[in-house]
Amino acid sequence: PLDQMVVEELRLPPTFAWGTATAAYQIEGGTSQDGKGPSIWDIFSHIEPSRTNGENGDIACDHYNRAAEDVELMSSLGVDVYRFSISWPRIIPLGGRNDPINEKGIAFYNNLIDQLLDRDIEPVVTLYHWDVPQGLYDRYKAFLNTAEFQADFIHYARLCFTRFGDRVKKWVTFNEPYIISIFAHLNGTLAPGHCVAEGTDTTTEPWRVGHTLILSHAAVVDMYTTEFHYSQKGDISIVLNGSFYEPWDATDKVHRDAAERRMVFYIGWFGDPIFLGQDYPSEMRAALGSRLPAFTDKERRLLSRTAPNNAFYGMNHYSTKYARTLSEPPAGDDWTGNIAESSVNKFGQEVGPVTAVNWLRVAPDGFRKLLNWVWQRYHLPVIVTENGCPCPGETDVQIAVDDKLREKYIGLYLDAISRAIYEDGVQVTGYYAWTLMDNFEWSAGYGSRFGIVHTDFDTLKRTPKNSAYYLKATFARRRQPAT
Ligand code: GBH
Repeated sequence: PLDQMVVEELRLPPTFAWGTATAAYQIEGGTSQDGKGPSIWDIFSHIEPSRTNGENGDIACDHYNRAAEDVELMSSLGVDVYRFSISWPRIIPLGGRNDPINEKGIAFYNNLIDQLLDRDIEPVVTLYHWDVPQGLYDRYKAFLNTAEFQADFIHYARLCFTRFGDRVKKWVTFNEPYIISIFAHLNGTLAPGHCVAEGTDTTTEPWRVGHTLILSHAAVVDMYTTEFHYSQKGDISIVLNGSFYEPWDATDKVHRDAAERRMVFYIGWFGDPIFLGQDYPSEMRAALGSRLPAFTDKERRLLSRTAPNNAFYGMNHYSTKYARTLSEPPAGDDWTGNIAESSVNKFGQEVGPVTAVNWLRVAPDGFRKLLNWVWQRYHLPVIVTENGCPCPGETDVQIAVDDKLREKYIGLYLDAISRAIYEDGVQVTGYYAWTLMDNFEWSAGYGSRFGIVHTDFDTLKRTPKNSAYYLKATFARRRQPAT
């Protein structure tokens, strides 16, 4: 139970950076302002509103018109870093390499970056957080066409490096390729909503999408390294998400293997090709066979050449789950390697206290173990690029500001980072709270609030919750140099 989990306020290195994170479609609004083109999220949320709780990002937090106020707010909270994403169709409305560029969109991000730097806040920029231009989806189904997508993504990335790279020194190519592949192209709960119901070939398409993401990432790392790194000297990598998996029955090897296999299928799928320059994990090849695309010799050379140029491991992490091996493969199409996952283990124990959503349990030990798992597999400094939770009842601002559960969650997860650093020897260099302010939470619409700042979606007023002040105070305490 939560009251037995005690925050110890353990120390963090004086150089450790903390910040907040957002994504363009979740906060910007202004979806057709100043020449912005539609993304798959504009279309997805409008053609079938039930998929997003009847809501959409047309206005969201209206950040597009309130960026100055939001930077001021972050400055008052003492953040070191702001991670945001660029809306591709805001700067190339149709998306493609031969399409016009929207200078007004570029000006928006230029101003944002300048305002951040004026306040000593480091911009960390995600090139893609789920809002591919609808134009590219209409033309060639975006990620499903590897060669076309790769060429257009390189062009878009080059434009960003050219226009913003003099001031942006940390780049993320893609946010959560697993989610793009599985949730957007298999379950269909996220845009573009490819799924069995849409009559698409879900037995191969999610892995084609993953393949496209890996190769497009590698090509952009290569391009940054050869064309920009010498003059701009920035870092580039990708953000992978994933829970930690505990065995459903730790006394049984079959289930211990399941927990390990689940993480290999979730993280190794992308991490092994990208950070190790290798083929997909052998466990995945064994289970999926030819459903996993093959890398050509040329592509393998690209991967092995670019793997060492990834400067950090971007980790989005929220929670822990149990995994078990099924005695028989699940009926129908098994792409999981014969695994089921749950929040309760064989002995009826919950993996941690629940937050406002069932999938997100408070489980800081799992976080510490995942930091170790990633460090041992990839030996890259980890930046926690997203972490946080929603609390119950947060629509009401009075209730929202008193967010004790979030404060505790954050406190415990920061203790876990401290232990990973000082007891386990893992390099962790930053922590970005998800998220700056309550925003459009994809398929949950505005129903699930992850902000450290409350947003009133009628007035658009922002009110910091206590966790925002806690973050400021706890980093001041924890980062005192050791005596
Ligand atoms: C992140 O994804 C996103 O990067 C961010 O934009 C988002 O706002 C944030 O999480 C909070 O959700 O209902 O059991 O099917 C995290 C990946 C994918 C985790 C969907 C939760 C739903 C689990 N998320 N998943 S379930």
